[in-house]
Amino acid sequence: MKSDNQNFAHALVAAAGAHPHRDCLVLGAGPDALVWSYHDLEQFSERMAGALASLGTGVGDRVVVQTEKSAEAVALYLGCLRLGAVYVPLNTAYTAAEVHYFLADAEPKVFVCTGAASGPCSGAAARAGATLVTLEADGSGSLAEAARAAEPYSGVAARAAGDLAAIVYTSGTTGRSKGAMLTHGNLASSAEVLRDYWGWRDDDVLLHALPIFHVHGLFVALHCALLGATPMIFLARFDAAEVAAALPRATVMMGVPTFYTRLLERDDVNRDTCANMRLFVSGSAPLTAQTFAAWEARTGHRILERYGMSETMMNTSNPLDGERVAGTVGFPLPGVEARIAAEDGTVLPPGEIGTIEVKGPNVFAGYWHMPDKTAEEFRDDGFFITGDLATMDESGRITIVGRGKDLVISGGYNIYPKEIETLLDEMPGVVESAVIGVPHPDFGEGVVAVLVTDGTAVGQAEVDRALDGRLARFKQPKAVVTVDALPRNAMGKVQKNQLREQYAHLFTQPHP
Ligand code: MLC
Ligand code: AMP
Repeated sequence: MKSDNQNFAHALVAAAGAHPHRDCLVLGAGPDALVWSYHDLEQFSERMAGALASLGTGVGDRVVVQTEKSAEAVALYLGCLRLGAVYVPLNTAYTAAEVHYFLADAEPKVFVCTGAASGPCSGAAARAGATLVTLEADGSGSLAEAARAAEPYSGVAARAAGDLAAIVYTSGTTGRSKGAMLTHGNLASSAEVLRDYWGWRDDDVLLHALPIFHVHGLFVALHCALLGATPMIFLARFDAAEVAAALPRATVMMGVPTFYTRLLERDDVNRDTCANMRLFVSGSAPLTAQTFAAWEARTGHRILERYGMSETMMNTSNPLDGERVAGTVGFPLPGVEARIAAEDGTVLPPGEIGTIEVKGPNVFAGYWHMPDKTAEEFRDDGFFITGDLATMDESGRITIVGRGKDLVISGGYNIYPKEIETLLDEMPGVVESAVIGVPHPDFGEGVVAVLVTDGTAVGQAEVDRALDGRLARFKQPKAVVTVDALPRNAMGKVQKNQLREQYAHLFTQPHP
């Protein structure tokens, strides 16, 4: 009988309870890897929930988390769900200056961070009314230590499908980050659909090398394994050598395209080392047809590409059994409605380019504290406007052809030019700036700053210095060029397409 409690933790507790002795987190790729069973993880998540409760955290309270990837961090996430608290993960690359904004916006009860962040963020945490704790001991006490001594909270707070489970921050075209509010129903429906669509098996072993502060690593990858109560080879970060060494023991890997291009540089990634694998998934950024073909030639596997967003979890996927077509993101997942529409909302016929709009149980509840932004991005009939440009063929297969939003995707991370331009424009000597993404052999797209100056020499070193500590390193321009004037159209709008064309080969050799 289905429980009335729609807290997603309820489904995960049930899955773990059915297989308590199975391996859950295999920490590391070598023979001396530490293993947490499902029982271990459940027990520790109960203690984490107990420790959070003792800090006053309850239903609906936000818990902002910026920590390294670890078993304890997974237990912390599950502990939040159990309590009915709202989990708010942050990229570990964000600087203290960036974190200050998130703390002020989310107003958390607790901020869990690393020892390095605790000093620079203590004031902002206090102003937001949050208790600051580190996850692991960094001298003084820590949440993990408190959890080891805590009275376990073994319940699962009652939650409805529409209640908040997480807030995932995504940058915006205005430069101000927006918190996408995801509900327990979003998490559950997405996990269940993916488990079924990708044919999750009892003997699957997931190779998990993604960060767990974004939808891909946290919700897509982790949830599939937890719901199936199957093991994960849980690596702290993507290291090509470590991942290659683990491939023979895994059956599924999920990654961003950079994972695949980096692995292709290695001789030990081949048909033999991938013989045990049944599924390679790619997403978060476009996978090129060349990488798809090279991977198939090398390993015999056709990568399954899918498409999603923080706001919508997963929208479309190439099929498990049917044809996986390179350069396409497949079909709307079961329960997800997708259409291609013109700017005015008119639904377009097959083959025409427009914006993908989606509707379904996967779609978020809106932006935290931003009702106007939320209203702008939804149609009256409930479809969410993704900002991604695509075509749909007669069979419903979708091909992404570009982005309507001014966004760079680098190594699977979203970077909004506006945020960088605002800081560049404040630099002495800079009259105006335009930030673009151009092809990059490792990251897919690399960030370039195009500057107009008043004659002052402003180059890479000056830009690096100006952005240092204010902007996460991955967002900082990997090249800086100076021009006399930015190209503009009759309306005065900067023609970024022209700049992208002009600098298309900055990081790559032009083909002869
Ligand atoms: C790291 N660097 C990057 C970068 N990652 N620069 C641009 N883009 C990136 N993605 C820079 C660092 O700032 C640093 O610069 C240098 O590279 C080395 O840092 P590193 O930490 O050692 O990098 P590395 O470990 O090699 O990381 C690369 C990566 C990582 C591709 C493995 O970025 C990654 O794990 N990406 C996955 C992102 C992801 O999970 N996206 C999902 C979003 S959810 P310097 O100058 O300091 O030396 C989503 C929805 C969906 O999009 O559909 O899934
Ligand atoms: P995020 O806001 O980090 O969740 O990033 C979501 C964005 O990533 C989407 O709006 C797309 O632009 C992009 N994206 C995700 N998956 C794919 C894919 N398979 N192909 C192309 N773009 C993708």
